[in-house]
Amino acid sequence: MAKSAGAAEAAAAAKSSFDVVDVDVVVVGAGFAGLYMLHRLRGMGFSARVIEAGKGVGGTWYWNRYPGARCDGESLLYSYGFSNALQQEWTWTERYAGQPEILAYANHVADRFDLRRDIQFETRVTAATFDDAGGTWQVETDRGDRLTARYVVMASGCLSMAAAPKLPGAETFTGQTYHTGQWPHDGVDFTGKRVAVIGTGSSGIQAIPRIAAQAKHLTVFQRTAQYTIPAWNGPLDPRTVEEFKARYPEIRTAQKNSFNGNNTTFKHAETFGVTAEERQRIYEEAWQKGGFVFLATFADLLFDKSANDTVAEFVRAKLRSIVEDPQVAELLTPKTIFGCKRLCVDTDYWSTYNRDNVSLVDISSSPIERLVPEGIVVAGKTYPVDAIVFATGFDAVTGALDRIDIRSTSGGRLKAHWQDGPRTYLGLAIHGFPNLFTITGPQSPSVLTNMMPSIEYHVDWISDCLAHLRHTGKRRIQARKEAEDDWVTEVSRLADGTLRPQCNSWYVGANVPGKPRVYLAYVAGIPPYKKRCDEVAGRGYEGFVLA
Ligand code: NA7
Repeated sequence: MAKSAGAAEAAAAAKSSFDVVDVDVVVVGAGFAGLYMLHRLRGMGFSARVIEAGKGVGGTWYWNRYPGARCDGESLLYSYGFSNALQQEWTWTERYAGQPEILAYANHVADRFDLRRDIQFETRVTAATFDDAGGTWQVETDRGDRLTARYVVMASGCLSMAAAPKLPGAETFTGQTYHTGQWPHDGVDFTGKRVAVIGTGSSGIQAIPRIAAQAKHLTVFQRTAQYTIPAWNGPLDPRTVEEFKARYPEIRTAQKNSFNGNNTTFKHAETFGVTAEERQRIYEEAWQKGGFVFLATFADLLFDKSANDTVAEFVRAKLRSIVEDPQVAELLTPKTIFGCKRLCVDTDYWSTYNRDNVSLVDISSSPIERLVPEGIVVAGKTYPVDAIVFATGFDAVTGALDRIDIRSTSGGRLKAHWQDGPRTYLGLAIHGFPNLFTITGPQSPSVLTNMMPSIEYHVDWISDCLAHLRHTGKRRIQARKEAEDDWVTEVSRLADGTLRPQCNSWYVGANVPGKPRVYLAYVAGIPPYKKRCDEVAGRGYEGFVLA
C-alpha cells in the first residue's frame, strides 16, 4: 500500500535465485515458524530450502513497522524455548517488546543457528503442485525457480496478507497511503501533516497515539469501537529477568501445557459465583495488571452473555472516566461482546482523544463513500488529509495459503477444496494434499494462543512425523477424508459452544468481503489439542494414510 517502497529494496530485487533445486523439504516463510522448522530439519539431516518474500527474516515483525508496533504478549514468554542457551543469552528490555527488538531477536536467532544460507529472500512462492505418480512437490516462485521437494511446510503466517478496502476514487487521492502491515522501512515523518487512520483494531490502537503526537491533525475513521486494556508497558526489572532465566525450563514446560501458552490460569470459574463488590475488585486488579490477563478473570466470560456484560460494563466505565468529551466517549464505547474480537492492549489509546489535534469519525452506519484528490468523503462531507494509514488488518489465517496456487493431481486445487472455509485434520494436514503441513494453520489453536509455544509444538510434531516416515521407510502421508471431516465438525462444534463466533471478527473472516464465515481457530485451548495430536502420533499417525 505504501507508495514509497524504499530504493534500497527495489535495487536489491535483482538478486539471483536458486533456479532448480531438489531438496527434502521446502519451507514457505522465514518468520518464527520457518526459522525453527529449518533448524529442526537441519538437525535431523534433511536438506531444506526456505523461501521468503521479505528481504530479511522475522515474518510479521519484518513487515509491521508502523509507529507503536509492539507485541501484545509479554516478551519473557513471547520467545523461543527450544534452546536454553538462547534464552539465557538474550535479554528482553521491556515488558512488551517493540517491533525493532523482536526483529533484532529474529535476526539474532538466524545468525546464531546459521540459518540464512538455506533461506532464499525476496522470493514469493506462487504455486505448489503435488505429483501423485512421482510423490513429489514442485514449487514455483515469482523469480522463475522450480524446486522439487518430497515435503512442503507452510510457515507462511496467520497475519501476513494485508487487507485494505477497495475504495472508489482511490487512484485520485493525491496524498500518501500506507498499510500498517506493509510499512516503509525508512519510516514515515508525519510532522505538520493532516493524517487519517482507518481502522481501530490492535494495529490502529497502537499507531494512533504515536501518530497523534507527531501529526498536525489526526482524524480516526472508526467502523467498530473496540475494547482495549492498558499494557502498562515499561522497562523490565533486571531481577525479574534473572528470576525468569533461572526458572526458564520449568516456565517453558508450563507454557506448553497452559490454556493459551501464556501461563495464565483462570482465577475463578463463575462470574456470578462472587459478589458484585468482589467482582469489581477482581476486574480492578486485572485492569491494574493490564493486558490479556483480563480475559483470565472468570472462566465463563466467553460462554455466558450476562457474565460477559459485567466485564464489558467495567471496561466501558473506565473509558468514560478517561475520555473527557461525552459524545466522543459514546462513539468510542464498544457495544460488542467483550473478547469476541481480539482484545486490544494499548498505551494511552483512549486518552489520545482528549488531544485538540485528534478527531473521530464514526463510519459504522455511513461507510467511507470514496476518496477524492484532497481526502476522504463520508456522508457527503470531505475530510481533507495529506496521508491515509490503512490499519485495516489482514486476510487472516487462510490468506497466505490462498494466495498460492496449491494443487495435487488427485485433490485438485486447495482453493476449491476450501471454497466453503478451510478443511484440515488437526490444523496440520489436508486431505488430498499429501506431504503438505501447515504450521499454526487454520483449525489449530494458533492465533488464540501465544504463537511461540504453538509454533514450537507444531514444528516438533511435524519433525517427529518426518522422522517416523523415514524410520519406517514410508514416503507419503495423507490425512484421511473421514478424519478431516470429523475435525472440521469438532472445531465448529467447539466454537459454537462459546460466544466467540457471535461478532464480526477476523477470527470468522468477517473483515474480508466474500470470505466464508467459519471460525478459523480451535477454541478449546492447548491442553486438549496437544493431547489429541500426541495421541494421533502415538497411535502410528491415526487418521492418516502412510504409504
Ligand atoms: P484488525 O484487528 O482486523 O483491525 C482492522 C480494523 O480496520 C478494524 O477496526 C476494522 O473494523 C477496520 N476495517 C477493516 N476494513 C474496513 C473498512 N473497509 N472500512 C473501515 N474500517 C475497516 O487488524 P489489526 O491489524 O489491527 O490487527 C490484526 C492482528 O494483529 C491483531 O488482532 C493482533 O493479533 C495482531 P471492523 O472491526 O472490522 O468493523
